[in-house]
Amino acid sequence: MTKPIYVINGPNLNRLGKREPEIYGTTTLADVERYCREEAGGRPVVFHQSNSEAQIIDWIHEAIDEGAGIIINPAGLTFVSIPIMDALKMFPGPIIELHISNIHKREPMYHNSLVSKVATAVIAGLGADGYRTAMSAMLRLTAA
Ligand code: DHK
Repeated sequence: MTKPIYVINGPNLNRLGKREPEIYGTTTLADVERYCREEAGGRPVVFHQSNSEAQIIDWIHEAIDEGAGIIINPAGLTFVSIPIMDALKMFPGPIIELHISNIHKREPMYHNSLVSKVATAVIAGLGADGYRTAMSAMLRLTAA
């Protein structure tokens, strides 16, 4: 059976569409999930969002055993969570770090991603459409 692609979203992304639309746009998280599933075609997708670091780590552990690839937007945890970085180090497949905004054009506290130290690739600044791009790339990275 084809292993699923995990899409894991971090804190405050449940508020997409209402949250700072001038930065994150008006697309909702439900829209993003639909984009991912549309782009994936028939490939199974596990899609999650949590405001809890521990829950994100548990999903990464699940993906270590069950998943083919991880697309992750850790949101604010990107810059501070060594536990998330350590969990991703255990993942044997490709990891795409995704940010809706271009974190490198923003305030300095958004410039040093811990996740980038273990990610296969980074997508930042394409808006919510970046999830489609990430999924398209992940399909190729995980092709049998
Ligand atoms: C989302 C967040 O919540 C911020 O904390 C990040 C990221 C940027 C994004 O652009 O998707 O810094």
